[in-house]
Amino acid sequence: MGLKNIIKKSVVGGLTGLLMSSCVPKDNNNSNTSNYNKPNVIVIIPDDLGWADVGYNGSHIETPNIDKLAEEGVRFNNFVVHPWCSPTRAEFYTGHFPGSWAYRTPNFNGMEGTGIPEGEYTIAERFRDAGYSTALIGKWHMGTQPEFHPNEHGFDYFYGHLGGYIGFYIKKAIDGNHDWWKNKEEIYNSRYATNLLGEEASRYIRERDKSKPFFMTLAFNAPHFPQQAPEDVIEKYRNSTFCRFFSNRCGYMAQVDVMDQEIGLVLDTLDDEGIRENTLTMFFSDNGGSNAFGGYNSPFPGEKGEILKGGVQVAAFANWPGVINSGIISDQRIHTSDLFATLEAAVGLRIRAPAHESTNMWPQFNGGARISRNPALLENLASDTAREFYDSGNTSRLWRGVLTDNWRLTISNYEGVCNINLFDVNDPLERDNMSLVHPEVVDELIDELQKLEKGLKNDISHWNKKNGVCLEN
Ligand SMILES: [Ca+2]
Repeated sequence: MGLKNIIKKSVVGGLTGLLMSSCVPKDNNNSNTSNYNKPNVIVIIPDDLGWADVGYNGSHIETPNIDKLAEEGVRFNNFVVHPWCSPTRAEFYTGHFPGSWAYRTPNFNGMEGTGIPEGEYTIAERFRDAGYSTALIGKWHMGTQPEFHPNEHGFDYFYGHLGGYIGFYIKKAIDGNHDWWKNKEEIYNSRYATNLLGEEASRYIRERDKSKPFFMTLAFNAPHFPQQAPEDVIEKYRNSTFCRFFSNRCGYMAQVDVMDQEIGLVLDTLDDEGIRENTLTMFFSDNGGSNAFGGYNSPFPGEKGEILKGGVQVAAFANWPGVINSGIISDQRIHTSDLFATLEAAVGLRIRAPAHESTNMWPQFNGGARISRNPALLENLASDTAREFYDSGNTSRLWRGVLTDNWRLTISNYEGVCNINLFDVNDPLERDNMSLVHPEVVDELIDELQKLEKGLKNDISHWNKKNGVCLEN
């Protein structure tokens, strides 16, 4: 495949090892009897949070708890996700790249009959098998049918919603179906969802089985649309520039503010329980912010649904007092799939994450030397339903691309026009398209792209009929 064929339709090293090996317990053959001192793990996943929507990245939104947690730990400047919710979450839960199995598209509104397949070993099952209590508090988005339920995929406890989004008070999805659960029991509560999730996480920690450590995913549905938030919090931001000119931004800012308050509640609970220093906290957004709904990814181009930096490089950090040093900023490229192996290593478990797809990045959490990464497939294969819903321009484009240690190649098709961008990763704002300067790199990366796509499920042949895929396959 060559460039000429592209346009089809139109145009911490040593310290880490020493520190961490002394702090983490051994695997103990996964028995439940010796786990009292194993570290707890909390993974906080906001939904559609923009790069620039946290205080430590320059936001005007007040996020003191997030900022403190980030600044007293390691901040990741090259944490790579998928531009949509479900594929990123699938990477986290299974340690597989997007495309290894079903999730190359969003599980839009839970109507597509997809979810984590039976037999797929999840990170929740891994921690449960190692003697942990496991809890998902918040959004699942890995399938709504019974066989896809979080209780069937490693979570002892589930509180939250199964689909992609809900009204924050009414707890209904856009199709009108109520979606709020405690395990498999439908429950009704009209209070603000973010408050409920923070309070539930706090309650879970206080009332935990103290004979076990816990692994908790706290997946806020904030600041995903609809941009609903308590009026008094919205009022705080009423006079901010963005809020005055763009009403969705007012609610969005308040959504993030409340989420930060609830994260503060969880941290206070860890302190009250005396387990803060025995708890690793990881934080990452599942995709970039959506401009139409108030998200802000400045200074990077791109947004949710796009594979430019703003869509797939997200605010992310980890904190573990006494184990992860304060004030580290890491440029290491980390994929969401890496968290499986990394969190296993962090707490001293034998690594069972998928080899080659999930790389142990634990040394990099304390400033370990940067390591070379395999190329990452980037894509937005949004389903027709999702594209129609998001039909607001860039987000509804089809995107394919590759990210390597040196380059980002993006190929997009919107209304029959193919665009090819090649950015040097040392061009942080992605201003200089080098595709015509380095056509040989474009050719090389297209070969790499097609190699990565080969054999993946959810083939893309149907695109040819509707939108074209810009490449001759
Ligand atoms: Ca999302």
